[in-house]
Amino acid sequence: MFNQFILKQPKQLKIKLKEPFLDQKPGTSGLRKSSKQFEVPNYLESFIESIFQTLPNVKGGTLILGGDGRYGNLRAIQIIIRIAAAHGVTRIITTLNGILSTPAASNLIREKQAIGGIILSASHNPGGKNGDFGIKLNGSNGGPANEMLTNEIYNCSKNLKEYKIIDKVEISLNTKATFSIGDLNVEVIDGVDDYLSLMQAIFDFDQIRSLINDQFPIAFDALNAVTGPYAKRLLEELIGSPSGTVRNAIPKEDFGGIHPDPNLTYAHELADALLNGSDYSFGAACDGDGDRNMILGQKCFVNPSDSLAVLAANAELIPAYRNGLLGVARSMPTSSAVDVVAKKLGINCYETPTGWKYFGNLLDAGKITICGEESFGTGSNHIREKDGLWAVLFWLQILSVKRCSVLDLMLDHWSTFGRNYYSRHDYESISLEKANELYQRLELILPTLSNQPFAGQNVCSADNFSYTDPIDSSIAKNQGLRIILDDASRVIVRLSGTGTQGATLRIYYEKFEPANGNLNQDPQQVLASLINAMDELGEITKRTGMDSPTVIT
Ligand code: VG1
Ligand code: CO
Repeated sequence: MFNQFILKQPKQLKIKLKEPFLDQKPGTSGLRKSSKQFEVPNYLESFIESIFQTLPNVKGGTLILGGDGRYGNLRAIQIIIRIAAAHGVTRIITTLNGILSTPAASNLIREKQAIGGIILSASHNPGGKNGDFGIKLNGSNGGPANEMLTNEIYNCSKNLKEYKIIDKVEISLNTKATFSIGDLNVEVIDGVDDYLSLMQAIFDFDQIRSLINDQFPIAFDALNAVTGPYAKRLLEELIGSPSGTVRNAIPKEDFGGIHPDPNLTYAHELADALLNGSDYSFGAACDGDGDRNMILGQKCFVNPSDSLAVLAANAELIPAYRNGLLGVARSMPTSSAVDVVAKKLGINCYETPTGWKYFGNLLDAGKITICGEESFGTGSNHIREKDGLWAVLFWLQILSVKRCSVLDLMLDHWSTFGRNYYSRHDYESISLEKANELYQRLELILPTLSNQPFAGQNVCSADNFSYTDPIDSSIAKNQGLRIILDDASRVIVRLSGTGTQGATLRIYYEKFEPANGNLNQDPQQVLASLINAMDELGEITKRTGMDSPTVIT
């Protein structure tokens, strides 16, 4: 048994607020702001108070609490415990040093039948005193809080006059222990253990181990963020890849100055090594909170949309999915590569708005088994979040059966299903005003585009994507502008909901090449006519003042 500490009966305090604090509705994944903003007195507290006033079953409930280790995590954990205690939560499960990845948190919420979880992370945004901080709230199914709940929290916060908190207590997160504070029990557990068991229930580790033993060197970059301790145990201890396989394995408060975003720009060290033909047969990286993944092979970058399609096409090689898939889903801007696989498998493919919460209803209703987004996120019905290391293990399991290079696997996939050439162009930190003007202008033009020429073709349809949830019939409007051409090529335009500086404009391009076509071309070249046509139509260069995007995926 762990150490048990009984702390003195706490005093209840009520702190009056001079003004309501929240100037913005929490976005696609919670509230994200600069670390400095979260340090403004009563800012964090007010948001947490609004959560506990809104979340169902708080009194007597169990809460999961942890984060990605970034600056601000430890302070937030102490404050959240005190506010939770004042609201009658009776059990909080938190983790050693507060380290808990988003997928591991989702798993714990489900396993411990919690009322929800609070994950302290701004995901792939940089951390540290001058970086970003964030709070994600997940509900009792383990997935991101739905729109209704976040709206209620926002409305509550706008009228907040005071918050409840107990007197200062200090919970040590250095060792496994339990603390009783009045009616509240706080358990400090190892945040890796339960996640490890879950992965062992899904994959055949012996098989993956035999691949690694047969001269299949792999490298994983945790980018000084949360996945380090998880990857060490999974890849080095369980699978037996040599020590050092996991780079940047110790979570740091500022991620060592790295931008913990697993893409070709921000995880370029590992990407350069693999793409320049180093000895590694496989490379992968995860983001700050461990829900995203990037997959690389020798001289091969796997586009996340293709990754989703490959997982779906090979799911039966994984013990947990041996009996096939119920269905699949992708977010609207994600390429249609997985649709092609679904058609061949004879299963449904759902198209949802951006953000993991929309998959939750489909997963809960048993409509889908696997889902994903173009933004390096893939996952399944094992939890209700995207899961970076799960995707890495999935890929390794496929490769341990196929025994081929990542590039050969991709070429083989495309020559079966055809290739959806795809790219996302991000224009970061443009002024809010310019971005809104660009977007609104484009939206006004859309209705005039039908049957007009675009990139040497004809526009089949142009609209602003709207989604009706097939389970609860809720409607999500304004989810992104789409231009679809006669040959099913697509150009999509969205404004990001997760940035904290100015606005980020995302443009997504897709063009299908059939299985007997030219499958090994540079996507930027294949998509050039779409890119140029969009630049002209949307006046992208002129209005952003940028000659090229900040990040190209
Ligand atoms: C981005 C991605 C989206 C993802 C979201 C949260 O949102 O595009 O696909 O669900 O981040 O991911 P946006 O609005 O900036 O495009 V994470 O890793 O922060 O939980
Ligand atoms: Co993330």
